[in-house]
Amino acid sequence: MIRYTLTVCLAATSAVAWMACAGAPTVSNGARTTADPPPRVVTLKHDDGTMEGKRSIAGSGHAVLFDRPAGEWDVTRVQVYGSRYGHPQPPDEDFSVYIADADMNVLAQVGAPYSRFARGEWAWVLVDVPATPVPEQFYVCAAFDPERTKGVYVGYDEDATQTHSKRALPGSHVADVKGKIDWMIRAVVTPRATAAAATD
Ligand SMILES: [Ca+2]
Repeated sequence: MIRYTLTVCLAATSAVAWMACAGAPTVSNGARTTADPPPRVVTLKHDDGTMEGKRSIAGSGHAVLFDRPAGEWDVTRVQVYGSRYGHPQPPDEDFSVYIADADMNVLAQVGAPYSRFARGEWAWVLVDVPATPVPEQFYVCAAFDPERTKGVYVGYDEDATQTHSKRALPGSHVADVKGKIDWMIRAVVTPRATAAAATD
């Protein structure tokens, strides 16, 4: 299913920076008619699905700025394309995922086990976050507090025409990345009404 979903995403590349590519194989490219049901979830992304490089950032994190669709949406999941390095045994600790506004004020923070990332193997790691309402623009930031013996490389895409990515830690700093790269980090958003119904 994941492979199929990614195939749909890749095949649906268009001028819009977002598209539906989770749940039902609905592709939203602006051509929907009013007769179509609204997509249940939308995956926001800037990367094209192929990695040109990787980076681990000591003392910082990997942040990507997204534009949500019009209306009320909650972030419900984050996807990070990464690979763990260091000791074979993963550290017994969590990495952090932040949802933040465009000024990097934190809206939500969740921890997830480092062991989600396999050592030396690249994969999209999914991190569920409590449904978090987001403003028109928002950051997703993943921070791994890497050291020589433990860390996660995050893949980046070099095919972007402009970058939406930063080196950042909420409450600490927001800095430009070198070059027009985008971290391979995606945000899954759900319409507010659907999110509320799902928790009833
Ligand atoms: Ca690429």
